[in-house]
Amino acid sequence: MTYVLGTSAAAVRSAPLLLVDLETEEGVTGRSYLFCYLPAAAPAITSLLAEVLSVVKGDRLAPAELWAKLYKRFTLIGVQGIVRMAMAAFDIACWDALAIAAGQPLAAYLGAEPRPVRAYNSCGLGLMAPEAVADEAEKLLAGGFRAVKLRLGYPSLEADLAALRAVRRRIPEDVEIMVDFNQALSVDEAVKRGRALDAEGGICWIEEPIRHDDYAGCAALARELTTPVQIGENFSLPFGMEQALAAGACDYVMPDLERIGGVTGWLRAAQLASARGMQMSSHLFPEVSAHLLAATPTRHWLEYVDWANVLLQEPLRIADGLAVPSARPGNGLAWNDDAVRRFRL
Ligand code: SMN
Ligand code: MG
Repeated sequence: MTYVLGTSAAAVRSAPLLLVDLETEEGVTGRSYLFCYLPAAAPAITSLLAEVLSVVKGDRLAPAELWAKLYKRFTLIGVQGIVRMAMAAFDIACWDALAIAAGQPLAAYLGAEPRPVRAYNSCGLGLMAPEAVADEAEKLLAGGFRAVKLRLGYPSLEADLAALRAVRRRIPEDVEIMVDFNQALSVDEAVKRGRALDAEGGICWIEEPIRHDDYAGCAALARELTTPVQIGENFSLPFGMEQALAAGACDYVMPDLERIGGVTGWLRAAQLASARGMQMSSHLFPEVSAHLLAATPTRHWLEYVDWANVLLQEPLRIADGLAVPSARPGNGLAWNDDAVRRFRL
């Protein structure tokens, strides 16, 4: 990774990616990748993908049908955690193959205009000395970004404010700032820090201030704070998102492609958000998410990270602060084979 992602929970220094090629009998290859969080998870997910393959081999490429078939196959172990990630990788590659076969970019295949979407630079800006965070924020705006995400959850409110103010002083006034606590706080502490952030003003959203699945706590914060509360990277399948929405747990949602259930899960989540008029952003996987946000009625922000860039023939293009969905057929993922060999684990 170009920038260390120093969250309040752990510092992420390298991104173990699992690249998936789905070969069809017709000769079309669909692609996807997962972010495994830990290198140890990659072989486990690979062996689950072998199980997926044994279930679907020879079937027609109909992602919703295949999702249902796999859901049944994995019901007893539970469609969660890395099982659900393996299913998502397969689903994303299925949709890629279909769009390639149709000769259309994924967004167009989904019936949408492949329009550019607003993107914030989510690289770096981890827990560091205030001036180091400000230096990094300046660097992240190169390339045309007009928004960045700052990690908070320092040992004290004062330290959170020092980091925020240092960044604010350094970057143009019209640059938007999101803040992400990565679940660091208790509800009481989140009320205290959230009110202080309300008083600072102008923050785009407060992300995951408390434990991700404490929906009652999240709902209390969403009511209490004027700054919007954002959650969603930990929604497990559209069912998880539905429960959060029913609890009034947030003002905005940002599902993660490998946790929400791939493209099939994303489309269902987009319907849930649309029915409530709730703004929906993406988490990681910017290349495929650019297509999906283009097809999301309540599209909000794309989270940009550069983690896969080095492995791709065509990294996601950012122009004037917008992410431009790839114009090639499919989701745009194509491996740079030399780089893949070089970085192979
Ligand atoms: C995040 C992303 C990936 C790994 C750890 C933390 C973060 C985000 O919560 O929203 O970017
Ligand atoms: Mg986050």
